[in-house]
Amino acid sequence: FELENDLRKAVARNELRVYYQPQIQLDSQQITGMEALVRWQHPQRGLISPADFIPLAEETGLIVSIGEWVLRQACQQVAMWHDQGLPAVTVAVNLSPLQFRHKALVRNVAKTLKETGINPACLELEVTESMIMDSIDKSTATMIELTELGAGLAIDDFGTGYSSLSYLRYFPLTKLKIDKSFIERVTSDEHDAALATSVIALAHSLNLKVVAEGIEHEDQVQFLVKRSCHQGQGFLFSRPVPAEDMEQLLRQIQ
Ligand code: G
Ligand code: G
Ligand code: MN
Ligand code: NA
Repeated sequence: FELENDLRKAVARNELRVYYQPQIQLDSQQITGMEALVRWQHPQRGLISPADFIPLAEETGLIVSIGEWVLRQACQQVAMWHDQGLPAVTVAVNLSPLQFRHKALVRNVAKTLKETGINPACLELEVTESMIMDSIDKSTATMIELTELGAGLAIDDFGTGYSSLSYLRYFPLTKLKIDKSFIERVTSDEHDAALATSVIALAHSLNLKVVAEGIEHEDQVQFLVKRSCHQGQGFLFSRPVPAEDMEQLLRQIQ
């Protein structure tokens, strides 16, 4: 209860932080985008990982306002970098199941895009397989509305959920993110190698971009480049970092 009460006040007390993890073009090693990942700077407990408070936020409904705040923060940041003449990169924002089903989601994304003035193509929204397979007609309608705003739509943690492949081509997706659990042993486990190879091929055949998550070693990069997986994200390139550090990385690619 204590954590829940603290979380209720966290947004107003300005205790949440958005970190950014770069996404890299694997052959050129250039930054093409980034994922926004929230953290909680708790006054007594220190920096709390989203894994430790997002589930509580989801249970209590607080995720809706937290999610709105993260989206706004990420879009404002991109607008600021754009104004400073830094390279135009995309920012990916995670949507939670409750946020995705919330009736005000599309209105809020539209409002945030309009008020921050960013190019909608610079925003990518991440959903999971279970979120979109939950109630297919409704989620398809939501996804269409989101992409009509001009935002990209990525499936996060792809391969861990249960999604019907036959539906995939009817969803207005722009990207698949291969889950890090497959990438971890991609060079040592033949099943994970086969799965990653299949997801890359699936993405290509559906004309989707594909990003490998959780890259920690150079041999994983070699494996992925050989199979034409063009983008990657992981500790090998950078951990999620505060906006100031992300800005330094962006300055290096000018
Ligand atoms: O940043 P880290 O790798 O510790 O994130 C842990 C989990 O928290 C991941 O599953 C990530 O998707 C989730 N997460 C991080 N930031 C957000 C956010 O802004 N909204 C939602 N819904 N989930 C997030
Ligand atoms: O669930 P989602 O993919 O949104 O969350 C991304 C999570 O993956 C974050 O918690 C982030 O810190 C973590 N992450 C990013 N890169 C790596 C990596 O190279 N290795 C590991 N183990 N985790 C990573
Ligand atoms: Mn994600
Ligand atoms: Na993921």
